[in-house]
Amino acid sequence: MGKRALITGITGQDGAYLAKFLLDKGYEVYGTYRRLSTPNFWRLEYLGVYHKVYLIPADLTDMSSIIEALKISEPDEVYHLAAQSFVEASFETPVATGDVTGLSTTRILEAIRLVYPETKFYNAATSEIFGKTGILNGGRPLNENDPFMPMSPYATAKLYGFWITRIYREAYGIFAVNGILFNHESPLRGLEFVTRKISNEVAKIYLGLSKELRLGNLDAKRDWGYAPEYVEAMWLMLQQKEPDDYVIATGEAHSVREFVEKAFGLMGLDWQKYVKVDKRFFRPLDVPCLVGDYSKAKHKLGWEPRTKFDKLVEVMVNEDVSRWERWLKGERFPWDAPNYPSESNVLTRALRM
Ligand code: NAP
Ligand code: F7E
Repeated sequence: MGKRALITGITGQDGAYLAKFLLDKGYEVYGTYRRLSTPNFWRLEYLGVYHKVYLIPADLTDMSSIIEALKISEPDEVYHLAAQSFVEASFETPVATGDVTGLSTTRILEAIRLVYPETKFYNAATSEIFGKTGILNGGRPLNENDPFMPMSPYATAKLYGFWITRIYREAYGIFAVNGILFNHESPLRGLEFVTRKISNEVAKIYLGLSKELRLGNLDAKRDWGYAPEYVEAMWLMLQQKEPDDYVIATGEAHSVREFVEKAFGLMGLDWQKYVKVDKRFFRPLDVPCLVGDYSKAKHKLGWEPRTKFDKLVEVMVNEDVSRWERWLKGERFPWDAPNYPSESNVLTRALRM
């Protein structure tokens, strides 16, 4: 029988790509989703996997729903991806972000310790935990031994999750790993993140559906990779003999300005005519530069990034242009209409009683 995996946050960018990746490997895939007034399964539909996964209603702030999710799925591997993942929003909701993005990692680890201690656990850590170190080291790519100096409530919550994962590994012998992933993007990225905000607006401007793009700090530099390649690294970390923590990155930093220039340039547009800098999109604190050194992952996991900056921008812009072109022709997409969970793939405690 194939292995069973439980993904928290299966409705997000990484959750959807990981679900597809694991299904292709023959896994039985379970995912948690939270109740929303407008259900959100468009990414799973987009990748054609919505009817192939089992969905379990659970909220990260509700310990008993997490325990139920484990009991229902009996997983060999848990991928903990769910989080309030938007850095900017964490300044507006710092307490909720601490609870959902930080403390929930303990809830899941406790549930694993109590219910299925043999389960392997992947924690979605982030390059944001390096924070100020990205400035102090003069732009040198960061590795697993660099100090952590978070610069946002989001990064602080994630640093808590990072350490609690290590503590459960060392205290209880749980196979628990941290993937310290640098930014990774795709056509399934949420529209509030800068790359997708740019690719989507370039597509609309090109097709005459919009006139301008308002952005914040154009000087910020990030190490942007391609999400489908990053979920493979998550899986590789859980296939090793020993649990460990790994940086996953491309090793290249590019500024928001470069992303903008490249994206508009692809459609033959001069970005300076359309981009307006708007104070609303500046953060109270912003990490100016983050770039990662993935040598440990390369040597121990055999993982390397294949899609670099230019190709990534191209993939994202082309897909957004194609979506809007189809939309103009009257085609409608999964994300245009709410798609309620079908009865066939939703599992709840009631089914076990
Ligand atoms: P994402 O698209 O924002 O997805 C986040 C997921 O968490 C969604 O499924 C969301 O559900 C779920 N969620 C949020 N609050 C929840 C709650 N209270 N209870 C249950 N589920 C909740 O994020 P992503 O880009 O896929 O990232 C996956 C993980 O990696 C996150 O933990 C993120 O912080 C981390 N990370 C991301 C990057 C990156 O560049 N993408 C880099 C490093 C680390 P809804 O769909 O209902 O909102
Ligand atoms: O910002 C600047 C902004 O929101 C990137 C999350 O997945 O990656 C992501 O966090 C940069 C920042 O991503 C706008 O100030 C300028 O410097 O796309 P972002 P992020 O904050 O790097 C890490 C690794 C995660 O873990 C997170 O979960 O772009 N920027 N103008 C802007 N950013 C946004 N969102 N919107 C703007 O208009």
